[in-house]
Amino acid sequence: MNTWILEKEGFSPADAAADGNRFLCANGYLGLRGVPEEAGPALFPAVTLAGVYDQFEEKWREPVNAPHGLRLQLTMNGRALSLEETAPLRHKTMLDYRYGIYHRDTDFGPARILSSRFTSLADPHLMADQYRVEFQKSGLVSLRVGISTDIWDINGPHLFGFRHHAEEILLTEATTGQKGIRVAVAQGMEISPRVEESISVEPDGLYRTLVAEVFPGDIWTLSVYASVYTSLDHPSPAAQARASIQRAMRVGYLELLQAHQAAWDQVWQASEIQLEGDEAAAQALHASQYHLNCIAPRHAGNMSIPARGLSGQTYKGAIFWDSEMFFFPMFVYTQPEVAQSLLRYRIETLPGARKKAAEYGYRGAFYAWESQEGGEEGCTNFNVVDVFTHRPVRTYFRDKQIHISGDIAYALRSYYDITGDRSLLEEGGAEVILECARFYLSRASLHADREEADFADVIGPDEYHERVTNNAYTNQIILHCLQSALALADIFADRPAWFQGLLLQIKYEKDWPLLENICRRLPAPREREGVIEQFDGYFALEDCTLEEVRSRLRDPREYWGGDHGVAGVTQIIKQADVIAMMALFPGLYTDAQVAANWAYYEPRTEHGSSLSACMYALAACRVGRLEEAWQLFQKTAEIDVLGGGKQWAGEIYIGGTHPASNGGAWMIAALGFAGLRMRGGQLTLQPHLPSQVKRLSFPVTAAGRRYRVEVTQEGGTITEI
Ligand code: IFM
Repeated sequence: MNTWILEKEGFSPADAAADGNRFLCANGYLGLRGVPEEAGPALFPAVTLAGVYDQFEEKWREPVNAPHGLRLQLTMNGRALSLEETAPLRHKTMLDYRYGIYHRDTDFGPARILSSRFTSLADPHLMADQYRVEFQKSGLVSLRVGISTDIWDINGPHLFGFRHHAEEILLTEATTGQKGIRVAVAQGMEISPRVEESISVEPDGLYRTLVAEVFPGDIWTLSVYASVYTSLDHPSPAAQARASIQRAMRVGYLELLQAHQAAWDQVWQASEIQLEGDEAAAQALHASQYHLNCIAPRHAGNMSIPARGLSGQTYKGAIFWDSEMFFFPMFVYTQPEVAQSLLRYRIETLPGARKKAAEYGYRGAFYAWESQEGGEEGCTNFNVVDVFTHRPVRTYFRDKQIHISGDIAYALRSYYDITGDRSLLEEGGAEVILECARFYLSRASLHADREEADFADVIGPDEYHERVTNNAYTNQIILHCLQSALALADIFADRPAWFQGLLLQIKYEKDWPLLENICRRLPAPREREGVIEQFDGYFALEDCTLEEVRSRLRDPREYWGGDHGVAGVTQIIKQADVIAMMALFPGLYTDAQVAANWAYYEPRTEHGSSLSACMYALAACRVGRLEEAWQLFQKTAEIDVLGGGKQWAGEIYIGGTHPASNGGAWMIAALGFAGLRMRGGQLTLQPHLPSQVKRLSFPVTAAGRRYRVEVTQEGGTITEI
């Protein structure tokens, strides 16, 4: 088995949504869904742009899909040789995870189409497709090669005022409706042998049509290049896109491919985990690392990654806590510059977080639950649609999931602990931590008749139980945030001038003692027989099985949470909550505590989120439940190989790739199986290798040095390289 290749034989329109995700090509700037070149909107093709958002009318704000510059449609003797219209004799799709190359091989009978395409990692604006048609019958052929404006959007349309330039390099420009962002797509093409062509503006875009009489044995080979720029990248996106195509055509497909491959080689050199012992697992790990690496915003330095990556517009293209808790670990240990980018996004969106805190009547920084550009909150008050009434349901993720600010502070602190680099804290990170801490000061509930300070009316990671008090995870992440704020005094004990200024700005004299005060007054989590209560009153809820709760559903797409959901009145939880806390704060809990809590919560967890299994796997490694850890690892790592995961929350489509699981797979392998940890400035290993794994080997970067970790059933080593 080649663990770098994903292959699928056959074609079914019913799989198109899932396959578009599984076979995705992306490069951090854009994502090109894995559907064949001829696909129209029914097969969900998309070129999703990172960080370019738009709102149409009252619909949800979401990322913009650009006009599709790699659309090719073949017609022979008046018959469309398209998977949507003609059943092929044979069709095969492949994705090469090492280099992010999508291949298709379709035999329609009269002609066979073979193509290879990629979104360049060397030039993130560029996509290239080598498209070859082998004619097996004679006839009259017409091939449309162009820029499609027939765009599939979930909540669109987003682009207006299309302007087409029918020149040798095709160019289409349009403008987003809400903010007037200009989007330009240019396309160039080379074909051998030369064929007569005409260019025309058509209702669905700008196309070059190639027409010729062909005979059996004739072969057409095309290299098609498309480039996307927006006015967020450059004041003249059209000129940039055109120039990018001129460059591409000068150097040609092979040279572009080589540059792209060289860029991927560097990524794998920095991050590849080699797993020996189980080929399917090794493939799943490559898939996970590919899917997370291909959406890293390497081009930007101040962008983060949406919860469904660049696989489309699901989850509004927004940035969730997934970035800090699930994507960040792989990057900070392998490509710290990407980890920096994720955190710089939070630093730069601090004004948005301050604004949100102020809107709710608090001080400091309350980050958006679903953050878009500038930290704008994308989460609506009605984030679920009831499947019975079709009415929006009031949800409280936006208002009550206050752990988000602490999650960001946690990642900032980890960045410093793992890299030893103070610069990010100096360049705004310290301010973020302090502002998050100040938010919690103003959010705490103090009581007239007791010492303890509560955090009431919150939602923890388990979103099914809304508006609870003292969620253990939330309280712990808040405590860590407050302690990290206080720790800044030690990290910057040399008191640089900017830090003194910051202390003045946050009214150090007044706020510092308050931080210490709240740290002291946060209640210890309540426990019963060693099991931490997820929130006050959780143990009093109905204790029934997952199957029992599932059997109460009247519609498989019903939302389980909130006031009317089947899970809300029971102890069944959506995703790791107490266990997430134990996985993220391993030093705070004994093995016995982790074991007791795992045994209690795992059977009560739906794993209804792709963020869940990896946290349970990490805890399972720790307590020697290696068979369970292995199964949870497989579930986590395979998700985008199989195209699995939940597709619906109520009536809302939530399909796409699963970067949190992708990051989770890295976490299980490196932090769980190898037991990698940074303790007091030193990397340590505590291997917990399931019997299925013979050897794990991976590179790690810490404190500015590079290491190779090797783990076998006999033990592990860390060697500086
Ligand atoms: O951030 C998660 C959340 O924890 C569960 N629902 C999906 C979100 C995006 O992945």
